[in-house]
Amino acid sequence: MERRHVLTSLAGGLASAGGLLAANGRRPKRIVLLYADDVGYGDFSCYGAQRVRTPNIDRLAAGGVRFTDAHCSAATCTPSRFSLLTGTYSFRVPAAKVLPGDASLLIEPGSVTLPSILKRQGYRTSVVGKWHLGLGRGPIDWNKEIRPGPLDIGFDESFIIPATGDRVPCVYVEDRRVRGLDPADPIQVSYRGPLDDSPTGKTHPELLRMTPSHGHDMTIVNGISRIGYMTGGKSALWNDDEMADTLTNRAVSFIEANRARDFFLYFASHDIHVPRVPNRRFRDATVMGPRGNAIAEFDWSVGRILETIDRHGLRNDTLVIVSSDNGAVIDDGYNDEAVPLLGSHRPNGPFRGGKYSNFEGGTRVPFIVNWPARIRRGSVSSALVGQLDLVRSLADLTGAKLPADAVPDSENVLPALLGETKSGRKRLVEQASSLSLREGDWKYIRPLKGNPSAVNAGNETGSSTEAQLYDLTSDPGEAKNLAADDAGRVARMESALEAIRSGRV
Ligand code: NG6
Ligand code: CA
Repeated sequence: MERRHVLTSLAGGLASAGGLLAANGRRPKRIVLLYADDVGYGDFSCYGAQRVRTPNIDRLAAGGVRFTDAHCSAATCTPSRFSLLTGTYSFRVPAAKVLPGDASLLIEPGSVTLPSILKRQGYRTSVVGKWHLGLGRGPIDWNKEIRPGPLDIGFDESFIIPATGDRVPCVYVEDRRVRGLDPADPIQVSYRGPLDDSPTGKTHPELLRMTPSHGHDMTIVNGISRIGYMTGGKSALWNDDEMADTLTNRAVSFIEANRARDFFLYFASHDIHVPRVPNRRFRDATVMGPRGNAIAEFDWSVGRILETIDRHGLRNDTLVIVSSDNGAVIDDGYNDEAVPLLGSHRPNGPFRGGKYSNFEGGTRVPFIVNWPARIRRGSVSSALVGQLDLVRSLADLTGAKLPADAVPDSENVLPALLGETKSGRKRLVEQASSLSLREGDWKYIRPLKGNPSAVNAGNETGSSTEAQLYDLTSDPGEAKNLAADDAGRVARMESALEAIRSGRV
């Protein structure tokens, strides 16, 4: 029987031993998850980037643990973030695909999630930034209270971009309402067709400050055409150039308002997703144009958040994690010079593929854990860990007892996260168009039927009708398919993958 798709309910299931741990100081007083969008393994200078400097992130790495084999769960945003918050592989939830901006909430209200666990353990929980996990149930009226949403899955407060910067509606949602909305100018959203005869990217490309290279030719907001149609809500529209400032200021105010108590901040930056519109002050930050400058802008956000924590003397007992939701992509649908200005920069480091890919570049991402009170020296860890392991690991760290069937795919890798061991998981599933299985340094990519596309947005997808097997010890770039030489291992890994997929283990 397939494992049930329904997430375990929080009610009654979650016992707390947090008070005890808090008393002897073993748990961090603050947990801050700094999550970048579409940043690849090689995009930070502590991971080898030379054409962009990320001093704030590098400092975190130098003082903490920098992982070389950490993974988001999937090679795109929605499924990856779903797993991060629920500790559940997103292939178990068929609806967990890249969502349009008017999709329903993917996570069941009241279920056991990273924020709901930490909230129960006494942390004030906040999400600031890109959500992309759906909102409401059925058609959303953006002019009324929008529920359920982040507040119903464990966050005490939220300030979010509902989906992505390239999808309507281009407004912030604060708790349950669109921020800054004038009731006299109601918002309407449609992913089916135009709502009126306003110019679109398709009909009026001359109005655009950045033209699409693929799709993204519908409603125009701030001179950039998006996916989907919206009308109204003029006073509520975000300003792309100021998005990083707006979100970072929100994070800073949350820290300041809660400096006297324990908190969990999930800061989900929009950098460096398309449309890439870093603030003007970053225009000379790199020679790589908006994509490189957006990396510098993300580092700036990290710096401001850390500086705030420092200024209030909170740094020592704050656990900070930096990572990204999927691998890198260069041209993701706008002509923003990312391709011509890339030069020698290798956004996915030594790995093949990137966003949308079953090759390592799809899910192997930067991952840094820093906690001065407990992790004293900088180290590099080759432990295999998944972001979906944060749920169980942080539950353990904060003394939460989870119901038996909660966060089913999350493993407790806390000793690895704290740099106490270099062994992490034995196995990890990576998800893109197909499923891959990592078993130590072996990598198996399940074949697909039909005629799978080999490239998406310029990245090799890793999809093939043939089984693929790579030995990452000698071949981290997945160049030599060993499947034909080692049919036994292919068969064993396929059945191990199938056992995980079907919920038998
Ligand atoms: C794709 C979009 C891409 C990006 C992606 C989601 C086109 C041509 N491409 O469909 O631009 O929005 O979806 O990215 O529309 S993610 O990081 O949120 O998963
Ligand atoms: Ca992403």
